[in-house]
This record gives sequence, structure tokens and C-alpha cells, in this order.
Amino acid sequence: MGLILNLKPLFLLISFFTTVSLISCHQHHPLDPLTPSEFVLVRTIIQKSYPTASKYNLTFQYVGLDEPDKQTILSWQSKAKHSTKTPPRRAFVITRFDKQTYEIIVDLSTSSLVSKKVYQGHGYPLMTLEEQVVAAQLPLTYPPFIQSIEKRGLNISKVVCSTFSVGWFGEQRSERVLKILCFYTNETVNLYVIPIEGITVVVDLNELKIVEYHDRFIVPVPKAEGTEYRLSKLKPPFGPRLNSVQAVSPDGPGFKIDGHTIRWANWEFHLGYDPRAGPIISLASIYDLEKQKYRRVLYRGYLSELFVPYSDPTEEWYYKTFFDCGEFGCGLLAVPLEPLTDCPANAVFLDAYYAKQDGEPVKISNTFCVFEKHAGEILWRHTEISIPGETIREVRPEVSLVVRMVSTVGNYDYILDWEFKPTGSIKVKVGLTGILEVKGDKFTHTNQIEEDVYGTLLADNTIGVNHDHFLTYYLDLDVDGEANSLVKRNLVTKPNSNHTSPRKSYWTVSTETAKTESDARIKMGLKPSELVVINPNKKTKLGNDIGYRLLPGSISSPLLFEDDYPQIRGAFTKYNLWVTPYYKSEKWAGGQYADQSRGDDTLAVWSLRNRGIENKDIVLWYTLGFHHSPCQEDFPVMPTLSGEFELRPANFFDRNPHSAAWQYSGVSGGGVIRWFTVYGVMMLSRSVSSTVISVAANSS
Ligand SMILES: *[C@@H]1O[C@H](CO)[C@@H](O)[C@H](O)[C@H]1NC(C)=O
Ligand SMILES: *[C@@H]1O[C@H](CO)[C@@H](O)[C@H](O)[C@H]1NC(C)=O
Ligand SMILES: *[C@@H]1O[C@H](CO)[C@@H](O)[C@H](O)[C@H]1NC(C)=O
Ligand SMILES: *[C@@H]1O[C@H](CO)[C@@H](O)[C@H](O)[C@H]1NC(C)=O
Ligand SMILES: [Cu+2]
Repeated sequence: MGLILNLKPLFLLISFFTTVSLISCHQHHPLDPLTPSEFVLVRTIIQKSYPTASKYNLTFQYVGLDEPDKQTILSWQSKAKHSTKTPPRRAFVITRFDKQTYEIIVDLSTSSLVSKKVYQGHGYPLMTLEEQVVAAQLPLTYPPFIQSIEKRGLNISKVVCSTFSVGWFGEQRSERVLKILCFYTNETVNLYVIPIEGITVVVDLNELKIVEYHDRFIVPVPKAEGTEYRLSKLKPPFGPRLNSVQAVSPDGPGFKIDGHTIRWANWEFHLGYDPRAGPIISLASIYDLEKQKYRRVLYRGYLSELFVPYSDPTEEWYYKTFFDCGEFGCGLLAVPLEPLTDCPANAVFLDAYYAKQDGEPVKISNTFCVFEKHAGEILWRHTEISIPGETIREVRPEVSLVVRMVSTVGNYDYILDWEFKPTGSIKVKVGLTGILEVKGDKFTHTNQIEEDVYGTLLADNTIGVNHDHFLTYYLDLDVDGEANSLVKRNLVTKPNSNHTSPRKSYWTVSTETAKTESDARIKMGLKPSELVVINPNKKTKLGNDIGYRLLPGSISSPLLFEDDYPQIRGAFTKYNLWVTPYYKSEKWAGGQYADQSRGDDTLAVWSLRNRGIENKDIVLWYTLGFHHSPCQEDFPVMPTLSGEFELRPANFFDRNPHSAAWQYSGVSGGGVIRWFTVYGVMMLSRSVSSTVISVAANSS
């Protein structure tokens, strides 16, 4: 949402010649994100294609890998062991120049321009961080704004401004603009909760100047008191003490990172980075002990869009209907993760690179962390007391592998996790935390409120405005191969007509295969149904369809009218699940150009073609949604609200892949470290690594 940027401390500029250890010393995987030297090459090639005089005015709005066709990747992978020839590297670039948007494809292997065309449709590309920094400074020297600040009795030197995308509300013509809201940092760093209301500032991004300005009303700015969240500044009384626990792996991590390929336990996958999506998981395969081979589960999975419409129709707030990934860049806004707090002590960190506005590469340190999670859960267990003279107890503590990135989109922090389990499950989890976007108002008690204030009074003069978060994930499942089908396993109640039994009813499973896209637009939770992606061409030894289930998490559907502008643009949230046939260009649920989009290039539009999806290479689009009516505990900083969904094997294996044959090299419990080994036949060369959990002594 709103962005306030101070680029210097976070981002380190790197030069062409800097050695980048983790990435450059390995042979490229064709899905590796662009390297610093490739960004420099892209910039050089593109600048050459523009007239000399103007090359410095051109801005890079997006630079990312133009990934090779799926068939190319798959055939490369199947031959990878024998051949070292990787498919040609290409970059997809969106630039702005002379008020136009250009789409450019660059071939890095031949250092040449493959194509260059002007984009003529609606909507604009990602905003760059640099243009937002410039835009956010403009009000501070704009005389009418300075007057507005003086009129409110505030000190301009304490005002900080933030940039907001403007959405689309039926305008015939829409220039590339953004709006600005300002905050008062008089006595607090928690600026988002001290908004200066009543003022509208519109900045034209072509000219980088203020083109519209209104100051409609004055309400008190909320007080800074009680908004501090920094531990170092907080004063007694303090809450109860919590002890810390640190997990360390004396044998080193139980996973291997080879370039961008990660191998752990029975899993293997590639971790990419995209400035728009953030983490991209590709080619996730799981080793099958019985079949003695890796079997593919997920060809590609990532966050395709993050739609956050606020639900306040007033003049200063109505436009707040953000597409965080498509307008601001969920990957661009990745923040460096802090060891021991953002990720446990046994985590390994990976950096990422993006191109800034002038095309130069920028490093984000510690963009991702990868760690084995020992969360005190039980993977499976059984106690058997029915055998005379013998008690059997078998327990396997759960260890999983987590890939984490945090995207701080202005006020909100999104914790994006991909978690892999030895049982074959992939859990995709999101945590919402950070600072609420609040609105200044005159009220100090709910008994003063007579009309709708579109939210909850959280503190004096502070309304937490109602809004939603819809995270739409792209999931190109390849369950044991590309040709898959979506099967609805409806649980239906049947009368028992056999009167020799006293039972009147029972339930059974009635399966339905989705043949075309319209069969697979699904609102979940309305009737009991399991959703399974099967490979109709393969069966288990016993004859069941090989499949993976999608277990939904928090299910939310849009509450706005379908013809309301934000909902036209965000129509891809109408169903919790959509299924499309794989089509390389269909990547972004809200459209390639999300900023000021008009809803003409969304998943909802592509799906109208109602293409066949049975026994085809299919893509699932699942939306994890939250309605957020704020409460006082969300203030001054919001405790993490989590949601997740799971992809879980359903007759993919012939039995629980973790029921035998796994070795744990150490397990601890009870605060005192105890060592024992769960002996099993070690069939895989990898094992779940040992982790010592040390519990800090309680000195109080
Ligand atoms: C390009 O930028 C320079 C300085 O930054 C400016 O003087 C010039 O007018 C710009 N040219 C165009 C074509 O926008
Ligand atoms: C505004 O704040 C600045 C910096 O804190 C301070 O130097 C200045 O005196 C303040 N101005 C007024 C009018 O209070
Ligand atoms: C700003 O801070 C000063 C000093 O703490 C305080 O006296 C003043 O009331 C504050 N102004 C506003 C508008 O909150
Ligand atoms: C009814 O149930 C009995 C006992 O399970 C079985 O022997 C009989 O064949 C069933 N009849 C029908 C019509 O299914
Ligand atoms: Cu929220």
C-alpha cells in the first residue's frame, strides 16, 4: 500500500565486478533469477536501442527472467545429467519512455534485442521505488500543502509522505498518477497511525509534479501516546518474561543449496525470485522410496497477486484498492531478514537482486531464509496398549523445511512461507502483521459515533478502516507428470435402503471431473467436497487415481458488488479456486499491467474462453482471503494473523511415505537435552538432521 522509502540503509548497490558467491559459481539453472551481471547486460543492450540523447530518460519498471517454455525446461531437466547445455537466457523488460510503455525481450546469450513493442492497452507497469521517493517529497515544498500544514498547527519538518496507487473508477482517460498521504512524526516513529486527513495530493508520474490538490477539512491528528512499539523505547510496567529457545544444528543444515536448487529430506525444488511475485518455487519433486525416483508435484508456484481493497467510500479513501504485487512489487519490497528473530538460528540466508529504475542491479541481503522447522508438532504417533504384556509407543516429531520471505508493503508486513513436509505435503502460509492503515477522525468514544465510520475506533481520533486481503496463488501442479485433471470429490448423504441394517443414512463420495474451466470455478465451503488434482493416466498399485488434494485455509469471498470498480479489477477473487489450461503468458491474476487496470486482462476474463482442462497441463489459482475488521489489539502494531493452505498427497504414494525407514539423528525434549535415535533402516542417503534445542536459563 502506501510506501515510505528510505533506500540507503536497506539496499546496497553492487557493481558489475562484485563477485556474487552463491550464484555465480554454479552452472545456471534455466529458471535462475537474473544475476547482477545479466542486469547490467540487459541495461546496456536496451540503452543501445534508444537514441543516445534519450537513453538516460528511459526507466526500467520491471526486469525479470523471461523463463524458457515449459517443454524446454522439462527436456533440459531430463537430460541435465548428460548435457551441460542450458536453454538460452532471456530477460523480459518493461520500460517507460516518452510517456509510453515498452515491452522488450532481450537475449542474453547473443546480447541482442529479440523484440520491442509499445504496449497500447490499459493499465501501467509496476511503479519504481525511485519515482515514488521523488513523488513523496513533492508536497513538502509545495506552497499550498505547506499552508495546509500550518493551518493545522503542525511543523512541516515532522511531516513524512507516502505514495498510494489510485485504482480505476470508470475514467475514460487515466494518466499515470499516484496519490499521496502524509503523516506526522512529531513524537513517534509509528507514523502510519498519525495520518494528516482531509488533503488530496495527486502526482503525475510522467512529469513528477503535483497536478491536483484539495484540502477539504481538518480533524485532529491522533496523539503519539501509546503508539511506540520499539522495545528499546518502551517504559515499565513490562509484561511477563518469555524465555528464548534457540535451535542450532551441530551437524550443519540438513539441506543442501546448490545455486538455487534446494534439496532436503525427500524434497527437491528450485527457489527463484521475481520483483513482482517474490519467491517462486519451481520443479518441486519428491523422492519415492518404493519407486526409487523423484516424482514431480509442482512445476511452479508463486503469489500472483495481493489485492487489498479498503471499504471506505469517502473522497479521501475510496481509491484505496491496492494490487500490492502488481503495483508496488511484492518482491521489490522484500526486506532483509534478521537472524534469530525473523528466522531461527539454524537458518541459511539467500540474497536477491533487482534492477532499479536506471537498470543497475541492487542487492537485497537476506531476502530469503531457509530452515528446518522444529516446532514441537507430532508428525505421526501411536500408542498401542491392547497387546497383553506389551506397550508400544511410536512417535515421530515433525521436522519440515521452510522457505521464508517478508514483504513490507508500506504499513503492512506479509510473511510468506513455503513449507515442505516429509509426508509429501506442501503448506503455503501467510502471516499479516505490521501497522494498520488508519484514518484520523474527530471521535474519542464509540458513543459519539452515529453514522458509519467504515471501521473501528482503535484509539483517540483513530479509526482502523475495514478492508480485505486476497492473496491469489498460481499453482501449476504437475502431479506425476503434466497431464492432470481436477476432480471434485463430493461427499453426499444417502439413505440406507437395506432394512436389514438399523442405520438410516450414510455418506459416500461421488466424484466429478472438471471438463472445462467453468466446471472448476469453485466457491469453497458451501458443500462438503474434496478437491483433488489427479493424474488420470496413472494409478496406484491398488488402482486408485494418483493425486494431490488442495486443502483450503481461511476462505473469504468478496463482499463488494460485482459491478463496483475495484471488484471489476479484482474479479479473479470471485471464486476461491479457478483452473485454467497452462498458458505461458497467463501469469498475473490481476493482469500484466495492474496499476489502474480496468479488469480486461484478469484471470476472470481468460477463463471466459471456457477451455478444456481435463487430462491437460492445468494451473490452479487459489485465493487465500481475509476480511479484516480491525480491533483494538491490532493497535499500535498488529499481532500476526495467519492463513494457510495445503497441497497434500492423496493416493500419490502407495502408503505413508514416512511410516518407516526414516532416521532422526537426535531428538530433544522436556527442556533437558536427551539424546536418542529412532533407528530405522536408512534407505535414503539423506536424513533429517539433528538439532539441539537449548533453552535459555530463566534467571528471574
Ligand atoms: C531527459 O532528462 C534530462 C535531464 O534529466 C532532461 O533535461 C531532458 O529534458 C529529458 N529529455 C526528455 C526527452 O524527456
Ligand atoms: C519544527 O521542527 C524543527 C526540527 O525539529 C525545529 O527546529 C523547529 O524549531 C520547529 N519549528 C516550529 C515552528 O516549531
Ligand atoms: C509535538 O511534540 C511536542 C513535544 O513533545 C508536543 O508538545 C506537541 O503537542 C506535539 N504536537 C502535536 C501536534 O502532537
Ligand atoms: C442387505 O444387507 C445384508 C447384510 O449385510 C445382505 O446380506 C443383503 O444382500 C443386503 N441386501 C441388499 C438388497 O443389498
Ligand atoms: Cu488487514
